[in-house]
Amino acid sequence: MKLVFATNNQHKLDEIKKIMNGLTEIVSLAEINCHDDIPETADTLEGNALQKARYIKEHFGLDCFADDTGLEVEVLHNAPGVFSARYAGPGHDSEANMNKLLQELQDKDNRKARFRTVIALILNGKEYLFEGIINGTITREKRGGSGFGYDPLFVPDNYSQTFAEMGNDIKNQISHRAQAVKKLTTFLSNNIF
Ligand code: ITT
Repeated sequence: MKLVFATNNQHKLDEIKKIMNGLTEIVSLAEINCHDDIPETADTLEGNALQKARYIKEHFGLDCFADDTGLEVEVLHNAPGVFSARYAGPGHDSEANMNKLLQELQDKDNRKARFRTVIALILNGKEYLFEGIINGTITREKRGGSGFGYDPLFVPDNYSQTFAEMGNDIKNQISHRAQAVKKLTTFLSNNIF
């Protein structure tokens, strides 16, 4: 079967193709000729994931799924959360976002944080949500060159390296996105194949 993945983030597309390992054929927005700036105006990850998936269903008539992800920092009352992409301004600039986070946490000893991914699936006219969470801590400086977004600042619990230091193979086994995708693939296996 084929499913559109409603993302403009090439890193997410690469990660999800690797995690799903061919179980489902993933079709990108470019492949369906969608170059729209899909609105993300909800105030929750669930709302944004559904908004992105519904946009593709409404405009292109295709079954699809979308991922919305946030970094939730305990001492910042779960900020940046749903605003993670625009934390330092509208530019989706990961360097600026990380710098702002380091600044906000400068004098904080509590570095606890979690990544949370919500995947919204629209299949045969029905909507489903799948969640993945990984707990960890925020470092005091950026470390590592792989991954994307906030990866150089996040050390998952029981590891010493950041996501950006450990590399994609390990990240893709344990991450928030990997956990949400595993729930999605289990659901698809039980309901489609
Ligand atoms: P789409 O909405 O087009 O899917 P996006 O990059 O806008 O792509 P999100 O709103 O879900 O995606 O991302 C929120 C922010 O969190 C954004 O700054 C990402 O770089 C960051 N992010 C998402 N997943 C991440 C991950 O696995 N590791 C590190 N940062 C991540």
